[in-house]
Amino acid sequence: MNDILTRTLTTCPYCGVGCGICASETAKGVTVAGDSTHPANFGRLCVKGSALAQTLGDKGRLLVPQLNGENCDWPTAINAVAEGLQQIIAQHGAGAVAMYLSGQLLTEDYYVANKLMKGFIGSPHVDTNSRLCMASTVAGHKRAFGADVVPGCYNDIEQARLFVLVGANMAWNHPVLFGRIQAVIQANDDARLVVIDPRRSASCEAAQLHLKLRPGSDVLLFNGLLSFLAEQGKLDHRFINLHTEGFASALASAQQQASTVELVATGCDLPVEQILQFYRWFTEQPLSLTLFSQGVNQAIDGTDKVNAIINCHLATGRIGKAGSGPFSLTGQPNAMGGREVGGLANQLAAHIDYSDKTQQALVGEFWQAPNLVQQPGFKAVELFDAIERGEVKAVWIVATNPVVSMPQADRIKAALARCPLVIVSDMYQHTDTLAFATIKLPALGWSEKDGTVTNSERCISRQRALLPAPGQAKADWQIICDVARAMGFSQGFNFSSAAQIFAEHAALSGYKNKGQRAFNISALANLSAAQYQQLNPVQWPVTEDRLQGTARLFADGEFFTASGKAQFVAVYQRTLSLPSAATPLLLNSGRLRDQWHTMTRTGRAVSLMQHYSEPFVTLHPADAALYGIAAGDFVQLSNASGQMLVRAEISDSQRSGETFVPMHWSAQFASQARADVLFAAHTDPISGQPALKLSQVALRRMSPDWQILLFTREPLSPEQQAVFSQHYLARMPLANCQSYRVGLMAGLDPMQLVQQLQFIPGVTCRDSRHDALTGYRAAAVENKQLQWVLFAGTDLVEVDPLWLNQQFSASFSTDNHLQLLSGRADQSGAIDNSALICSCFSVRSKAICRAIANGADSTAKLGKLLQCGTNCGSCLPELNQLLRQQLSLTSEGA
Ligand SMILES: Nc1nc2c(c(=O)[nH]1)N[C@H]1C(S)=C(S)[C@@H](COP(=O)(O)OP(=O)(O)OC[C@H]3O[C@@H](n4cnc5c(=O)[nH]c(N)nc54)[C@H](O)[C@@H]3O)O[C@H]1N2
Ligand SMILES: Nc1nc2c(c(=O)[nH]1)N[C@H]1C(S)=C(S)[C@@H](COP(=O)(O)OP(=O)(O)OC[C@H]3O[C@@H](n4cnc5c(=O)[nH]c(N)nc54)[C@H](O)[C@@H]3O)O[C@H]1N2
Ligand code: SF4
Ligand SMILES: [Mo]
Repeated sequence: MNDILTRTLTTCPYCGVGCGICASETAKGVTVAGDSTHPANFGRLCVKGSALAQTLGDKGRLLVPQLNGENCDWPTAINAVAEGLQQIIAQHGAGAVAMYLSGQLLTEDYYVANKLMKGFIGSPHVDTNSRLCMASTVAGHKRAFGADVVPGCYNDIEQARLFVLVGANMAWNHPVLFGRIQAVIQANDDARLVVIDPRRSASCEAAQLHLKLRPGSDVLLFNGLLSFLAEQGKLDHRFINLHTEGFASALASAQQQASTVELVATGCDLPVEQILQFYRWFTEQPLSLTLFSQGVNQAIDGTDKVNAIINCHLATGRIGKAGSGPFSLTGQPNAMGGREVGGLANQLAAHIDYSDKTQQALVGEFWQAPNLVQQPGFKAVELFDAIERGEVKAVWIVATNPVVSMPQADRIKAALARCPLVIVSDMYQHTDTLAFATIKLPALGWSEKDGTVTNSERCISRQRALLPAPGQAKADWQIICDVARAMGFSQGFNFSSAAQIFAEHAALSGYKNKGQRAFNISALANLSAAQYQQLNPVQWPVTEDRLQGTARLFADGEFFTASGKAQFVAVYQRTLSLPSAATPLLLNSGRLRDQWHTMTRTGRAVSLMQHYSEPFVTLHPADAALYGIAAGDFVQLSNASGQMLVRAEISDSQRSGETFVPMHWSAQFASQARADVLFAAHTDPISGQPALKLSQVALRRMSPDWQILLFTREPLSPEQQAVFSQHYLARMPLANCQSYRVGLMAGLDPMQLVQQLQFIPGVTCRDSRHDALTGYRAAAVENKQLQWVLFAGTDLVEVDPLWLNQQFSASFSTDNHLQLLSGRADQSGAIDNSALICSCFSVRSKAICRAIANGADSTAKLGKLLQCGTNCGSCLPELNQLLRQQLSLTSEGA
């Protein structure tokens, strides 16, 4: 055992479950484990949280500020930001500057950014990537409850018996909470899980019913449920009468479109029986939780989808009660904190928006703000449009990567390219967005920064620093306060710790708050530095009279609307457009189990890159047949906004005519795989959230002349990567080297490629058994160190990446070159390059299938034999899927 030097309780920086982590520092480095005392996870972590230690280290970090591509010191950088902003404000007004923030900032970072812009600089243009994520839920909550409040709490999971997942793949994206749901299902015969998703996601493995509905038809499905509840006489009239308004018109609109289950079945493209099953289960089971995420939010009618769901809960009185309620799953670790601070363009601060002048004035008073803004600013899509038009001339982007994650991603590039002042704060040296920065500011990241985050159940937890700042990196709040002071706003920004900022934020939440504002944590306003340091997880509201925090809200049937009553909203299913002849396939997008967003962090963890190593599109077998595509083929997807070049995955998890791409790959990891170039910027008119789940594409099979595997000691430079702009390139970091998979489409052969990459030959070794017609292998060794090795063939050459990775660590003798160019330790040995299913114990699908064939017929037996699934459990749905597939193969064969 390594001696533990320090042990720090902190919070996971990834998803909105907000798991507590116990990080230990030993002489050998940091190890992480779940915090058994944290109420979100009670000690469990998923595969991403478990692999956090692998993402640490200075390699690739932005360590020094940069101005116009040159390193500079902090005073120079801060002055350049302050003067740059001041000049633009002097010439064009405060409205010409903007900030684009992130749900991955800590509450304290968010608070000072919002205060600086909305109170001191006087620009309302502060928006965040939460616009791409939670905006529809925020708008839906405000319509229904009069405030942006998640009513329930995680403990409701253990008390619920029906779980309805709408547009949420919790098995991969909220895995620890999904584990809690699975445990309830296993322990209770009457517990059920229904998944509503056009795709058979990993979450469906645990479901009793999967409604594989037509994309975008959720409003109709829930309107149908409301009609059904009414028809069956299962409404809670007492609750409706006492605590709600607008029921009659909501029911009328539901009945108008969805009067019969048959109509719903046609519209949603589902069998009547399946719909009835869902409706009956919902009708019969009062202990029902409806959990929803991006399949709901990211739609042109995302807000209506949210209200269609909430309507059904209000109609049955299933809200504010143990084990029931509508439950929005937040995405990012602090999406909720950003909403509390008011970091969205249509909010001012602390759950105060622009609808109430008196409340607004309170903020000005509290901040003693010289330039309080008076009206909403640009929402994310509008903001980048304004940058493109030249109306916004300076943008400060903090902790988000819009060149990858915004719709019409190529237009975002063009807009940033013409923006006179682009300031980017990030942890890393190279991201697709940083490439456009005039000023680059090195930020602290998880493990270094200190502050608070709020998870999906309104629980505020501390993220605590455990490592020192790398290089000159600083906390985001610190950088923002430094800029504020350099702009002359020393009054409001003399903070010297995150604790002081938190205290002010807490005080504002309670400032003249007589119960109008749901968000109130005023009881935390007087925490001492030591108390802040030791703050235990606590759910808001936290007021003097409710010091312990209140787990579930609305138990008294009182809401934050003017009348105190919850509002039904009459919603109609929009007409769904059909794909055009030019772009005949629908395109969906989303997340993978082991990657986080644009991969800046998870892409560094070797084990996390093994689950899916390359960008891909999933096609239904019928579509694959129609286009003559086999699994692993290269496929070009295109439409008017852009194009992608990815591998084909073929699976009936898709509906035919529909395709799916992961959102993760950036130019740092692949040549043409940014999914967002294919999404137009259609937004929900109420929330401004873009429809990132539905686009249309044309598809074409691409056949490369050459397939190449390239391993290099150092990552390719941006110039070298540019050589592949018209070809396929995907990068996978290994421990000692980088590995690249390449498809050369036309006009380049491997020898020319080596030339164009300007690889310094050193002592080059060439395998004489291959020539440039059938194959080509080459490597370079310098100072007894392998520099690169390349394997080219007309088909994929089979090599052993792990063995090659080892060759980069040892001193290398050119005598070994023939073996090196064979690409493996032993010609006769089998190589298993199949998908890594269990990342914790490196167990691949081939080994699992072999074990199943040899009689392991349960996840428990597989775990005993191979260890897979016995640590974090994130792969259990896939193990079940393999079991089901392999066992049905054997039974068919029998
Ligand atoms: N592994 C991992 N986990 C993450 C993240 C990550 O990057 N990686 N990101 C975090 C963040 S920020 C977020 S916002 C959450 C998102 O969590 P989720 O919302 O679960 O994530 P997605 O995979 O984007 O989308 C969920 C599902 O919506 C479905 N869908 C598409 N269209 C429709 C539709 O019209 N109706 C319905 N009902 N469903 C539809 C998709 O097929 C997909 O399976 O995940 C968080 N957790
Ligand atoms: N097609 C499609 N597009 C989508 C989605 C989808 O489902 N489909 N989902 C959308 C959603 S829900 C979301 S949330 C977004 C996410 O998209 P982004 O926010 O763009 O993705 P990230 O990779 O999380 O970007 C975070 C950036 O901040 C940096 N960073 C990390 N920690 C810190 C820190 O502490 N300080 C600073 N200054 N920088 C830091 C990281 O290195 C990284 O560059 O993508 C959206 N885009
Ligand atoms: S479920 Fe996984 S990613 Fe989400 S907070 Fe927990 S450990 Fe982190
Ligand atoms: Mo998100």
